[in-house]
Amino acid sequence: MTRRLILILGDQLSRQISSLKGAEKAQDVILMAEVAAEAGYADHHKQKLALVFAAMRHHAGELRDAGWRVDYRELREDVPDLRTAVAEAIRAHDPETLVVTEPGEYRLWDEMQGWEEALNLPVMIREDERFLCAHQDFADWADGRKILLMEHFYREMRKRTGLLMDGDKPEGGKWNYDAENRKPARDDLFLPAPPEGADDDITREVLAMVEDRFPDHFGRLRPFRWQVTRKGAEAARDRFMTDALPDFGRYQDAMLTDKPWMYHSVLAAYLNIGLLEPLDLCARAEAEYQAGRAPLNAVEGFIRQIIGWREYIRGIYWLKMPDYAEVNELGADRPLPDFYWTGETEMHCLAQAIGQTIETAYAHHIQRLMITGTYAMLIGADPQQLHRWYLGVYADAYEWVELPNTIGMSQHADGGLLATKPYAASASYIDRMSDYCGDCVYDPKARTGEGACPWNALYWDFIARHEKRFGENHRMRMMVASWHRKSAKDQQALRKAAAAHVKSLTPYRG
Ligand code: FAD
Ligand code: DLZ
Ligand code: SF4
Repeated sequence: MTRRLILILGDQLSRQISSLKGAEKAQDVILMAEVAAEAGYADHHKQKLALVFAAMRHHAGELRDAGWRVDYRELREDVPDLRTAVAEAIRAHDPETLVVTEPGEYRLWDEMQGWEEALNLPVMIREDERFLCAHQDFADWADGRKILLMEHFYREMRKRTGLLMDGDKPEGGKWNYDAENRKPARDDLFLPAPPEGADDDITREVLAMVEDRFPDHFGRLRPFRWQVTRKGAEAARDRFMTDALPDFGRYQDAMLTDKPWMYHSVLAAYLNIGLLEPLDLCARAEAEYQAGRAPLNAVEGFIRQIIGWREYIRGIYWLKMPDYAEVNELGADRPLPDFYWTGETEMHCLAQAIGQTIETAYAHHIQRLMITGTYAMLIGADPQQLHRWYLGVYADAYEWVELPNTIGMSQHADGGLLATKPYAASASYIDRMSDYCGDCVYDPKARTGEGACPWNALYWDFIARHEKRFGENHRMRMMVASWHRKSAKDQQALRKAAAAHVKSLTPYRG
């Protein structure tokens, strides 16, 4: 007899998942299903598909080893989506109820609201307790606030978790040590790399399946550098703590040619599918500080990304969906250029960020925010098309975290809910924070004329296009004033150069 059918989704690969609370091995059946609808709702990078399927298969094996009855369904054409897989499993096991932890994405959550009726079975959707801030707690925090500043939310989370707290005061006296972070990097630095990727029978079988079934998806499948088990993800976590964490803060914004990982953790993909837990990661980082092996600026910066940014972004997503997916306050509607799919552009910064994305299904935060993100905003790219791009191309991409980062933080398409000022930058920022410009055909210092870096004209054109809006923003007013101080001739030359650049782009045609 089966009492409960417990559906575990591909990004819920944790033994602590709430759908398993109170479950009994003798009476309950776990269902896991590979389905075309989940593999196809975005142009998922081939490595992301392989990571999710291989991790799902390993997780199912671990659950079986622990004594659970697992009904694991490999990808089949006649089982196109999760609801069909559940309906089949209901016929096979005749359960009294279906239990599932809420999906991370609104799309699937919305669909599940109709399952009880469609499946003619009680459906229990439980809250996802892997996150540190419940939906209601975030809504309570946001209630009545005029602006939802991450920094305020983060302080609450520090107090609530007790991380880096000295009684009721922040460790070291300050909440935020960013002033000591964000230095440019030299190219002779020692840079650690994540461990070798998984290479076992299950992973090899999945790689062959992805190669065969998803040849047209974004990116290269090999070399496959990802871990697909909890043990593998823990090894990557431990490598980060010893090799990279001490320099995480200092070089957090730095970019170097052909150095995709810098001192970043490359752990988001594992956190987001449940192979690592956020609080455990933060506690381990704090222990490195307490043992004197990593400085406070690095550890505070890392913990802030996880209990601050990650939780805040998820809170905004669930507070504002579904309308948030449609916002376009800057009225941007240009198609993305085709080089977002090929990496083939003479702009070295973009060729690097996109080339790495194709190769590794990874780019670090500043490459996403200040290279692919800022460029798209400057040319006035359609934020929804850009959102679909970001949702596919990274191994860690899930809408609850990708959408607010894209629409809000990187495109300012929410009009400033998430970031009070757009992350606009000209070539001087990229030249300062990277070594990209040295290897580029363009001159980062030239604004117009032969060989001038296109970012400079695009930057001023962006300010000019939105001068009314930005003139009313106290953090952008200075830039609008600088634009107005330029001569009419300079203004005209900059706008002409921007228009010529945009006209030269080939739009992506799918
Ligand atoms: P690290 O730099 O080592 O940071 C540590 C951890 O902090 C990350 O693993 C991540 O869990 C968390 N974190 C850091 N910054 C953020 C942030 N802004 N929002 C949420 N969590 C954060 N992150 C995703 O996990 N999935 C996405 O789909 C995603 N899409 C993004 C799209 C855009 C346009 C931008 C600007 C950012 C996006 N981010 C996304 C946030 C961030 O860039 C990635 O979390 C980070 O680059 C992942 O690499 P890492 O694990 O090496 O992170
Ligand atoms: C990302 C993903 C992919 C590629 N495939 C599956 C799948 O076949 N079966 C499954 O249960 N989950 C998959 N996932 C993860 C889901 O897309 C994820 O659970 C939802 O997007 C909700 O966050
Ligand atoms: Fe990018 Fe311009 Fe620098 Fe070239 S010169 S790398 S296009 S910012």
